[in-house]
This record gives sequence, structure tokens and C-alpha cells, in this order.
Amino acid sequence: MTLSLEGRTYVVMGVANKRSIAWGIARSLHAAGARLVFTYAGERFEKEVRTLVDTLEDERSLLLPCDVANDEDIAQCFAQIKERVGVIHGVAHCIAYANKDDLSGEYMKVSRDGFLLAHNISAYSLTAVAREAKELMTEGGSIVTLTYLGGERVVQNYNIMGVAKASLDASVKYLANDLGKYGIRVNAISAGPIRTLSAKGVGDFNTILKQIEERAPLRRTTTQEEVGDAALFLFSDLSRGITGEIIHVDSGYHILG
Ligand code: KAL
Repeated sequence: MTLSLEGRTYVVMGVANKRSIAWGIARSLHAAGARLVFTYAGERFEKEVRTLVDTLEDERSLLLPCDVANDEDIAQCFAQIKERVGVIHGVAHCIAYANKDDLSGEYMKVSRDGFLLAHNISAYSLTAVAREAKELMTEGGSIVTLTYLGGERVVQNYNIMGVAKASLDASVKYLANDLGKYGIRVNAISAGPIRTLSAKGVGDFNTILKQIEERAPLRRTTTQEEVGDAALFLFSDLSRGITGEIIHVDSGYHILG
């Protein structure tokens, strides 16, 4: 068995720019010969994503807008994918959002709206997407989402995102249980800190990265390529016995106390 994904189609949701983990996943899938469908959050990302997708020089690629806060939008997006490509074999869900104000200081200050927003975009969207994607994964499939250690234990400032990731992690397990009978697997990759757009504006991000370099078993920070290749494994048949799992791609940092 090899890691060729020739003849398969994957939907990659959440590319914002070339630093996005979603883009790392896309590049690994592309290198394995997969056809890719990209969805982006809104007009402000369209140009950048289109420029990136063009660099793949793959005429089979498709680019569609998808607002995961809107059920109708998700349904329409997957209806379009069905019409344009037919069967899909997996989805990379790389989407999260929380109000900046809810990502520092005391967690307990989070408002009801801020709590619901983070859960809506970062956790519920996986379930909403899985439900629509299932209809297109008639040959079985693999769904991969991105989580973070802050959902398992307290990580300073991660706050509402930690609570939302805990919900996402539980969703992975319940979805894996629902979808297993259709030959669809659902897993998460817990990536170590990477300098992406979502990490932008985090004041002490350099300090966080330095701590990983000093303490993580592998003594280096995580790269988009490492997450991309782990995702490639989860999308391939090499991982056919794995579902409901959270794989840490973080230089081993999560084993430390
Ligand atoms: C402990 C860490 C330090 C950072 C704290 C919180 C990070 C939260 C991630 C969350 C997804 C970021 C946002 O939602 C930022 C948002 O309020 C403003 N940004 C945007 O609107 C940009 C333009 C768009 C593209 O961003 C999004 N998300 O749509 C966690 C670090 C060590 C690890 C990280 C960064 C984890 C993670 O979940 O990303």
C-alpha cells in the first residue's frame, strides 16, 4: 500500500494564506496526486486563496466560498461540489474563530455571545460540514480537523478557544461513532504552535515558540509540512483502522507535565 491519492478528491476548508496549516495539508495532498476543492471564508480571502491555488497548476482544482456559520451556505457549497466533482473522499476542516477580547485575561469574563460564537465557528461547523460531506462520500472517506492542546488542559490565554476545542474533540468522537458504519473515519490533528494568521496578534508568540524549542522532546517547533504529512496519512488507507483519534503533531510537547 502506498500513499498515492490518485483518483481521489478532497475538500480543504480554511486556507487563508500561504502560512495556513490548511495550505500545508493541501500541498501534501496535491503531492500525492489528489484532486482538491478549496473553500474559503469570504470575499476578503478569495484573491489570496485563488493566487495560491493557481500555483498548484492543477486544472482539476475548484474554489468555492463557504460560510460555516450558515447551514444554507454549507448545503449549497456541497451541492455545488456534488455537481462539479461528484464523489469526494475526505474533508480537511481547518476553521476556528473567537473574539480577540476573549483570548486573554481571565476565561470567566467571556460573554454568552463570545462563548457561542467560538463554539459555532470552531466546533459546530465540523458537525454541520460532516453531515453534508457524508452524502458525497459514497465510497467511504476520512474527515480531519485541527485541534490544540488547550482543549485538553489549561494553556494561558487560549481561554474560550480551549473550551471550544474540547467540544470539537468530543465532536470528533461522536461523529466517528455515527459515521463509521458508512466507512467514514473522523480524526483530529493536535498541532503544536505554528505562526499562522490565527496566531497573529498573539503578543508573546515568540516566547511560546522558544519554549517549545527548549522543552519539546524533538526540540523544535511544528511545521505546516509535518501537519500536512500527518493529514496525508489520515486521508490515506494506511490509517484505515484509525477513527475517533486525536494525533498530536507537536514535537511530543503534549507528553510533558
Ligand atoms: C495559547 C495560544 C496563544 C494564542 C491564543 C489564542 C489563539 C486562538 C486561535 C483563534 C482561532 C484565533 C482567532 O480567532 C483570532 C481572531 O480573533 C482574529 N483574527 C482574524 O480574524 C484572522 C484575520 C482570521 C484569519 O483568523 C481566524 N481564526 O479566522 C495558542 C497558540 C499557542 C496556538 C494557536 C495559535 C492555536 C490555534 O487554535 O490557532
